[in-house]
Amino acid sequence: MNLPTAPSPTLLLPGDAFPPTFEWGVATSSYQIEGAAKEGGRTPSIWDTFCRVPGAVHNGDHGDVACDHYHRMPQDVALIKSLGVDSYRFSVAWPRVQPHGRGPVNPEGLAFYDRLVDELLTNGIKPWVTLYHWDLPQELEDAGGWPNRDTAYRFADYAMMVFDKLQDRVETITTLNEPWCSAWLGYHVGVHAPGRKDFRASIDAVHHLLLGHGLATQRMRAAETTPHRYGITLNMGTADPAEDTDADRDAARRADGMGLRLYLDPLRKGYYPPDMVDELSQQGIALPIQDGDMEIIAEPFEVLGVNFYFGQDFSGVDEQGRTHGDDGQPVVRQVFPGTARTAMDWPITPERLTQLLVRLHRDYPGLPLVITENGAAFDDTADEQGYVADDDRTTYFAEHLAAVAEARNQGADIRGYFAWSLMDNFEWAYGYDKRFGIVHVDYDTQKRTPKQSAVWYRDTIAQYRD
Ligand code: GCO
Repeated sequence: MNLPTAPSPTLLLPGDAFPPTFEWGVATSSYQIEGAAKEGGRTPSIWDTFCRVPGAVHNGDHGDVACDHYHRMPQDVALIKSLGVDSYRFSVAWPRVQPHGRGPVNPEGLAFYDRLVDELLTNGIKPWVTLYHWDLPQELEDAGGWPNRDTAYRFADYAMMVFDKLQDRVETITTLNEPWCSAWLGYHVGVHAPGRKDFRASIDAVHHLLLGHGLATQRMRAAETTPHRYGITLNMGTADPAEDTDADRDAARRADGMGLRLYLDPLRKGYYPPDMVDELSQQGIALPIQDGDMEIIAEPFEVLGVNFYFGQDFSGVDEQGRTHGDDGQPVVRQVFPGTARTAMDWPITPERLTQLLVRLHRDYPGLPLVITENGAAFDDTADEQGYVADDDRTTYFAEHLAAVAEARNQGADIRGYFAWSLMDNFEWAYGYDKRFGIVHVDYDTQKRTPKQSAVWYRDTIAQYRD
């Protein structure tokens, strides 16, 4: 596909902002783009089930067809190639590869990813694999889901099925995408699949997700025939006090603890943050740690995927002036900076990306970082040809890439950047109502049309080629 030559805004970044070795990419995930939900031996995931819960997803949308990528993969790889990126981040659907979540592999399911990897490599694009981007086989949820310790071991078994098939051609293999979303949104808040509202279960899920990551990483490393880059992707932001008060400083600490340190401390330091362990114990909750777990979770890995959309502040006082909620727990209230917002009503805060990256470099040294997701939804208007002149999204990317360059200037070891997302797709509880793509998708015709932001991204990448 030849990208339009429409002039993109001259939001040029400094010519020396990124070295020729910097890895440029685009990202998607299986449930959000593949469709073919009942084809090739795939069984229902928790998202197939959750989408059928009345009111759970905008407009009752679901991923049965999505972007029909399963049937359009070669054309989509050609589209990726036209962007001039180095790499493509995609996820493997567990329910395709191992339909029951345990037991035999489904060769037809694995064959799709085998073809995808070959198509990418034929087009000079490196695959960046995510093993789990939220589509847990429903049968495993029926057996307890991530709160059930056994799921960690089932994940490691599944990971090895994929690894054995693809390790000879895939260098970068990451285990989980955003375990916070899986545990917190899926088992505590209930706005993501499987839609449970059980705080204790969500804490069990945190531990078993991390345990699954460690088990899988250990097994893959033990079985590798060539060196690989293993990793995990976390969604992170900033957590500053809204006001300079003890209550707000405490709220910011709690938000940072539950949102970032609860994951990165075990992964990189081998223990859960003591302040969070204490707060959980005050609620009568203990992480379900068994002997040896923390050593498994702390298995070394080579790259941390950073998914960043916005930074925020926190207040320890609710709108009624209370410091504790009806549940008796301390108030941790989001306060968005007074900036412009995206269509998700998320604040646009590029300077917070620099702040996060520099913090990660300082607090978790020696860990290369790659921005695995960054992007924005805006209310796009497509012309008759499907073209979207998305100045707002182009500007968002330019500002956030400048923020990445600034973090590099301050010493952060940032190796790459993946735009979220390659194309408009299923945005979870928002269904198809929110568009994050740099390529427009007409869901009636499945026509793909690169937006202005795709042209800008291609031209920006080209200026950093050696
Ligand atoms: C996430 C997921 C993506 C989302 C994107 C926009 O980070 O939540 O990895 O699947 O679509 O972030 O919300």
